[in-house]
Amino acid sequence: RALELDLQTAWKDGQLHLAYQPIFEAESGALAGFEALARWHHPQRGMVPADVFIALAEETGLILPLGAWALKEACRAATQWPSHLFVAVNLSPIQFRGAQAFHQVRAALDASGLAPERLEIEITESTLLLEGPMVRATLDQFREEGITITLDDFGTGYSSLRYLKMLRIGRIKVDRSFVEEVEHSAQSRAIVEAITSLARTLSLRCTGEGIETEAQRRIMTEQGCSHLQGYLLGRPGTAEEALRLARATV
Ligand code: G
Ligand code: G
Ligand code: MN
Ligand code: NA
Repeated sequence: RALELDLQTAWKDGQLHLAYQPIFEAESGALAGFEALARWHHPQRGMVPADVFIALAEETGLILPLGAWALKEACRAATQWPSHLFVAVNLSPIQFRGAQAFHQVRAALDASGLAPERLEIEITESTLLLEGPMVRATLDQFREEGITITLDDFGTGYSSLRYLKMLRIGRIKVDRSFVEEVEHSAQSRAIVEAITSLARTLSLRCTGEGIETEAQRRIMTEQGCSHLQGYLLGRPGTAEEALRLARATV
């Protein structure tokens, strides 16, 4: 497993960094925050896709230190931005084993001094499927601190709608696969309608992700998404680029 060894080295040598993708209010177009996304620039292979090395990190357990680092780094970056902007960080289900996720988040907030209200934790339905009391307790603690829990890739998993209320999810992100087809597929459009009306009914914020065309932007806004994210609006950029964008929009 050459790539696995390389990832260990990459981690030690600091070849990993975070990119920040802007997220905007749908109606006004105002900048609302950024999603932090891990990036690995391999000295020979170039950019390794995040889903590839995150999966590898999950298999090897490296996701624990990597996840702690991403939280710290992202919270620290956000303290440099105007205080109305949030930062969203992806957490792996592995981080929810034991009380790791809670301690990692606490440590990142303490080290950075970031207000918990500015942090969003992005989880997937696979985390909710872990069931156990630990996940529930951790999410309860996050919420009590004022952290928003975001359900990523919504519509692609199997989790019960019951979770949305029970775990008091604050935001759902309509998976890119539906947005991609929303102009041309009646079925995808119906799914998007169902998700956004659910979000409205439950008073959840709702982000349409993977917005690549003007038509997608218009339809997802008409459908009632509160926020939008995608290459049309802004690609993931460096911490410096995020800081410049954040300061330009005060
Ligand atoms: O950025 P990109 O589209 O390549 O991301 C691919 C996948 O990797 C996405 O599902 C994203 O959520 C995930 N990912 C990116 N950065 C992180 C991270 O820091 N931690 C976790 N757990 N997943 C991440
Ligand atoms: O699973 P998650 O939502 O965390 O994944 C986010 C990933 O989606 C990031 O890797 C990011 O690079 C990618 N992404 C963001 N906007 C777009 C887009 O408009 N089109 C495509 N194809 N990917 C996008
Ligand atoms: Mn995400
Ligand atoms: Na997603």
